[in-house]
Amino acid sequence: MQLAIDPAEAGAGGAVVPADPYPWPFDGALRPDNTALVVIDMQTDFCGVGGYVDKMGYDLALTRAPIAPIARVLAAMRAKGYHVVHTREGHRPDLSDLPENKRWRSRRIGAGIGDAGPCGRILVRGEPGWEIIPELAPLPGEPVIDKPGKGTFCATDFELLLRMRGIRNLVLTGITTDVCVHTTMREANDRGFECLLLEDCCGATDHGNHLAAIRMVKMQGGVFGAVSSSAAFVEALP
Ligand code: C5J
Repeated sequence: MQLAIDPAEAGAGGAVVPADPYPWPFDGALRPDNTALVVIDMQTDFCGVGGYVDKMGYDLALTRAPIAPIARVLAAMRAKGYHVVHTREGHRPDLSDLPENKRWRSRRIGAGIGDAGPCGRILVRGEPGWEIIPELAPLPGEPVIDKPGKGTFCATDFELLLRMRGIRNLVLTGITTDVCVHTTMREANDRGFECLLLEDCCGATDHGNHLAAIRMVKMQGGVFGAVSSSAAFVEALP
């Protein structure tokens, strides 16, 4: 990854972090008031023993790998007064917001959404498996967006909340890189938000998909935004 900052590219405000394919954000306007860390779906269902991803048979080491890097970024951004938003994927207990095809597919792979599992009903709001893991628990005052789908903008008040707070830059972390993180990044990018993906703060159920998802962001001069690492980001965070 090329992470050098060309001063000519640093933007008017000059506040950028090293990223690929361009120092981020594009205009150098990186400040606590206009920038949020988004921590996506760090729930037991996606990275804990007995949760949804575990029931599907995937390697939990892949979705647990980002926990420590996210914790470091969270601490740095909280300390500097940046906005922090968390998300949770999950459905109403009566499953009235669960599309039939989503349930059918999950049952087919042995982890039926809404069915009983070791961590309670899978991906159902209020169940133990749906909770955010204690290592990354939200602090009082940090918004938590409950979403029924993969993207954070669909069927939620996420965009309204960002606009009301004057947030323009999003730092994306969480799991899984290729599904909920990517869907959210694409939705945000199309709405004009300036997005940065921290590659070691994400993980996928398939490492090849994780790498491909990162590559996709960087195509076409940064078609969905830019990519950096937790260490480079924290070191340069103004
Ligand atoms: C998935 C997610 N992979 N949080 N959800 O179903 O990425």
